[in-house]
Amino acid sequence: MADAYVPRAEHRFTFGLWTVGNVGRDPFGEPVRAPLSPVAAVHLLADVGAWGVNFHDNDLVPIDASPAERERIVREFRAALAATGLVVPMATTNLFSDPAFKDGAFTANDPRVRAYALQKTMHAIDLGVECGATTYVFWGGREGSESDATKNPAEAIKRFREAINFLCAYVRDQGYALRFALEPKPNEPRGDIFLATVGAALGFIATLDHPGMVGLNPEVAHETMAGLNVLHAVAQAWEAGKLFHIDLNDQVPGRYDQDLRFGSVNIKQAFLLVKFLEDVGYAGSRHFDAHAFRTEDAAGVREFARGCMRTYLILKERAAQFNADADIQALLAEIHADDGAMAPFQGAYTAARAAALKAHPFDRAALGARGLAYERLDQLTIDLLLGVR
Ligand code: GLT
Ligand code: MN
Ligand code: MN
Repeated sequence: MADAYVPRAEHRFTFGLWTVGNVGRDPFGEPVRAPLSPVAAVHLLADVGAWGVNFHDNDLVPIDASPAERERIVREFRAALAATGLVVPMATTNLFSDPAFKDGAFTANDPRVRAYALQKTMHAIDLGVECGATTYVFWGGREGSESDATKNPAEAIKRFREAINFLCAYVRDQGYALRFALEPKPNEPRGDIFLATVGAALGFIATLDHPGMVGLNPEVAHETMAGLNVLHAVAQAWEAGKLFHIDLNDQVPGRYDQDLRFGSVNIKQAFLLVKFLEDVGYAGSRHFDAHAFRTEDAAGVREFARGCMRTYLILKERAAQFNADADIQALLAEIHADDGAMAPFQGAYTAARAAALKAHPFDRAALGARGLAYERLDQLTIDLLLGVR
């Protein structure tokens, strides 16, 4: 039984260097764990069974490193990748830690900061591609404001568009096989962040010079912080052909940005998300963007990482069970039953179809009186998740 939950490469589980490397600093407390070198993180992730590791430029190469230091660090990191078989599917830029970015990066009011952000991102893209990345994430952590007296939000979106267009052109010019994934978040660390939700990012992408190169990296916690249904966000991104990456974690609504172990808060939501990803055949990384509780030592960090993958695999097994459950499937068949009577009214508009539909008599009372058995289906889902089916 236990073997079914052992992570393997084919599961495409990844972690960021910043996740298992999180030292447990928060706004009220100092670090509780020693920093983990990139090489040590690669070995830790290989030990627990992850497939890949992702990084921000400065998770790997410190912002002040000399070219010689950069070269040595990258050489040692790539040697660790080769020794363990871990891959780097995604990379990103740290455009939020350095004080230079206190007013954002691509949307900062200072044109020097905006130019520096572009320069830093081009170097970071080069680094990511050198390590094998094929997806490049843009989380606009500080692209926002505390007071809208300081910045015109429409101007900020224009600046954001100009930056992404510039960087798309840079990637094409270099001949890199790299796609961009925008990661929305509503707030924290800024009071409000631009492109706050998956829906906002989808609208923005349609306005870019190379919309085909740019998709989404939805995060469970971020949509939850916005009070939204993350599955709806992921599903809309998927349906638009824009689910390029996903950040899995968990979050209690109404709290600070928690980045909790995947599936540790809202089990039903996590189950339905895993079921969706598996049912549609999402083939990308399952990236866990979370970290261990601040109470944990190095052993607790491993428990955390193993737990994310274990929960995913348990939920994946439950999804297969749901799809094979005769009672559940019979109920679903009943719920989705279609006797074909409406076929003449379905499909694209024609004048004849519209006229026929306008003339058709409906038994409105009967439509409203019919019970849908959703309570039973939801309880069967809960029974299944609680292990009594
Ligand atoms: C940061 C943030 C995450 C982003 C990372 C990528 S960094 O930890 O909270 O949601 O995915 O920049
Ligand atoms: Mn987050
Ligand atoms: Mn994230």
